[in-house]
Amino acid sequence: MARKLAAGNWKMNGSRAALDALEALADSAGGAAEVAICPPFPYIALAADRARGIAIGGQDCHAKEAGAHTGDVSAPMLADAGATLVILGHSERRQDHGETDADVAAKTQAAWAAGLRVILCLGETLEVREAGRTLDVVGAQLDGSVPEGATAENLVIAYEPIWAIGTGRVAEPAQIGEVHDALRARLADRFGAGVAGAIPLLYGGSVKAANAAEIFAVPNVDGALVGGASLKPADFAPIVAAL
Ligand code: G2H
Repeated sequence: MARKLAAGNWKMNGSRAALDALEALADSAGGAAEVAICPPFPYIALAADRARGIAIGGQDCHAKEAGAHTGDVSAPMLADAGATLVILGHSERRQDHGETDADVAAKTQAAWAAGLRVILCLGETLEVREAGRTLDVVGAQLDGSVPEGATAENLVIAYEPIWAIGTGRVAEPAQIGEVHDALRARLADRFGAGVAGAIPLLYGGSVKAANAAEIFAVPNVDGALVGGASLKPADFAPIVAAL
């Protein structure tokens, strides 16, 4: 059975002052569930110094270790700054930066080589859902984005339907359960039932304190990747407590 995880994705939000949240969240860490915060790059080292039981992660990394890639950050740099995990393949990266499944797979290999745990995101557009193609599309993303070598220690999958991200619109429990069941089965086909059963499957998309318990009650949901509601401890701590 997968260990529970609540991961905060701050996206392009935060400040040095916002890192005070880490102390406020420390009481939520140390329980049965793992807690992670993924701030923007400039704050990772500062956050890691103040983490106190909270894992710190990046929100992207380059597939190469170093080189002439202005503005990019490599996986070894994230690890050197104190990160232990990294979000890859978020739909905002896929949409804003044209990242493909192959790009995400290459970044995942780079992250693993640097010793980072990957929270790998996938999810369908509203158009795909309304066309009844969700399981095909999400399954293909999983196949294309996850390289060989996945283990329960190096991989977390986050299912984030694009139409539910930052919109306040949350997928129904039955919709979440259908996709998570399919993802678990697909992982089992590739990596075996033992590994697949221990890889945490997170739901993401407008998770907040008011809906967390209902989402976490869905079978095969092992936690959440939380955006807006991870920015304030008063919003995030109840989500952690609901796990
Ligand atoms: C989905 C999620 C975090 P939010 O992107 O990755 O953000 O909770 O704001 O919908």
